[in-house]
Amino acid sequence: RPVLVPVLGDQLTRTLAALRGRTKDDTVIVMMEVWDEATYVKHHKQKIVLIFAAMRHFAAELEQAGWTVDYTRLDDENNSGSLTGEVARAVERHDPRAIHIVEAGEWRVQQAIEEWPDKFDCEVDILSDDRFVCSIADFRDWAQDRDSLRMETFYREMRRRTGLLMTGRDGDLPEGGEWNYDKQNRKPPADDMDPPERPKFEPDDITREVIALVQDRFADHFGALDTFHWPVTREEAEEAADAFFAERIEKFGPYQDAMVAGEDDLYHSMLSTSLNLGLLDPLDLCERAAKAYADGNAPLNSVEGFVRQIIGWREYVRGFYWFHMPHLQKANALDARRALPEFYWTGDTDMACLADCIRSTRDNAHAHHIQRLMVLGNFALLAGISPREVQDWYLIVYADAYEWVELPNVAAMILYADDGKLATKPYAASGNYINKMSDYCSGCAYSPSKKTGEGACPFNPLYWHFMIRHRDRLESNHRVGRIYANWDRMDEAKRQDYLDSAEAFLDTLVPAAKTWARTD
Ligand code: FAD
Ligand code: DLZ
Ligand code: SF4
Repeated sequence: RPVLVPVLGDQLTRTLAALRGRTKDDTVIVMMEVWDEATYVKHHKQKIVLIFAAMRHFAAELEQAGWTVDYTRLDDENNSGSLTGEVARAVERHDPRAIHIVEAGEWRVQQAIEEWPDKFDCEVDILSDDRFVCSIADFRDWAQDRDSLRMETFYREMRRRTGLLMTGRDGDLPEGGEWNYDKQNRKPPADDMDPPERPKFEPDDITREVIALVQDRFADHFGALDTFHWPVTREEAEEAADAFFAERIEKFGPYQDAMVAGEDDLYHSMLSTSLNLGLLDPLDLCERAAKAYADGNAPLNSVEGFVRQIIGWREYVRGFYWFHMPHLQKANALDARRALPEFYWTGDTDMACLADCIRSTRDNAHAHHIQRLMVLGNFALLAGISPREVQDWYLIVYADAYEWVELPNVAAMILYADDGKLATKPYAASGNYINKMSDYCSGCAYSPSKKTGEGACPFNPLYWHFMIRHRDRLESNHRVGRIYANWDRMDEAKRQDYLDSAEAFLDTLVPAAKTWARTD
């Protein structure tokens, strides 16, 4: 009797814990395209293509290497539509002596897997996902006795643990003397910026077949499909990584927070889709970045910034997710209840920054971190949009979105719905910030320097409206409390003007015609 190894859509790693050490003649790998996963939210069309195409390529690669792969396609006649249903059918077909599966990335899927030992008449072994540097249990140990869970503290531990960018006789000092070089980053866009084109991957026959399937079965889902260009194999993902290390890492740090209308890549790695599928190894990428620094091919501020995003933020949000689930999903500390505006789906708004970020989201199933945070997220925070609707929007629209990484970023980082467990203060900003960091405002119907009334950048009055709505909570926060003195110094008419302008703007927001959010 064989061992059954179900490999989920984001576990496309040859060295996956459940595959390591297994022999080909007594293992059946099970892969399943299922309706439940493809529709539990109405994912962007490119996200479904990416996952199915990568799954099919991975299965073909395993078969070529001599593994037995039992693969269910979405359209197979007897497809039960769920992961558990498909494993049950595979159990009937193969009568395994055991099932070995790596824990799921998402809480919802993990809950289902944890029922398998009761459902199936064989041993079920659920293995830790060691593609992450920090296990869920390790994060819990780190987090449980702390008052605050700051990323920076966690990140230093990860630097020590991995030895990345560490120096000194005992290897316990940060390279260059500082842990963090963000002071040298955060540059606004420069006129002479000329980011190179990143490699775009033409769909092959396998991917084209999936594109046709998605066009046929998911036609009503959000997003463009004819611009699909994501890497779908490990080889393609490696090529994308090579191009990043050869051409873009040098300027990655300084321009990490810059935004330019119509420039959808800038100096970002664009590797999150491959990392999250398992096509690339996070530690390997960090080691390559450290080598670029050691070889003199990239400055420390860029390399440290990149390493921090991966062994810092990426690992931290994953630990944070498991530490705070399932409560995080329902958190709404600021009691935000407004419906998501229609323009998040259409891009039809006079606010040039939002329109460009939504266009990139629609065309590429991608937007940069700063666009997700300071434009789309900042607006949702200031306008008081319901966390549940914002969460589902982010989970739907980005090709790299899985709940373990999306939810902490949305609920905790942008919406402060967790009451400050992740961020020390809400990431609230007026139009001034976007004007400084982008070229959006020069092409906008609104003016960032106009504070209230006709033609004023809506972020300006919305900022004060938000700060005043939450004064009771935020005034005692040492990082933002001081701004209330500015408000108190304004004359009464000006203050009223801000609040009236914000109210007038909020009244113009048209709720999305159709709610795409989950209703549970
Ligand atoms: P780069 O700028 O090149 O960064 C390198 C890598 O660092 C990324 O590939 C990613 O793996 C990692 N990283 C950077 N920031 C974060 C972060 N905050 N959290 C986790 N990993 C990070 N990233 C996702 O992978 N999936 C999501 O669903 C997702 N949702 C987000 C929602 C919001 C509201 C915000 C503010 C951020 C979100 N991010 C998410 C993080 C970040 O925006 C993307 O990882 C990044 O834009 C991907 O593009 P890139 O590969 O070019 O990243
Ligand atoms: C997101 C997704 C989609 C669209 N489809 C599948 C699928 O058909 N089969 C599968 O195994 N996984 C899919 N996924 C990923 C899962 O929904 C889930 O996000 C991950 O397995 C993490 O738990
Ligand atoms: Fe965005 Fe305001 Fe600038 Fe327009 S003026 S692009 S709305 S920040």
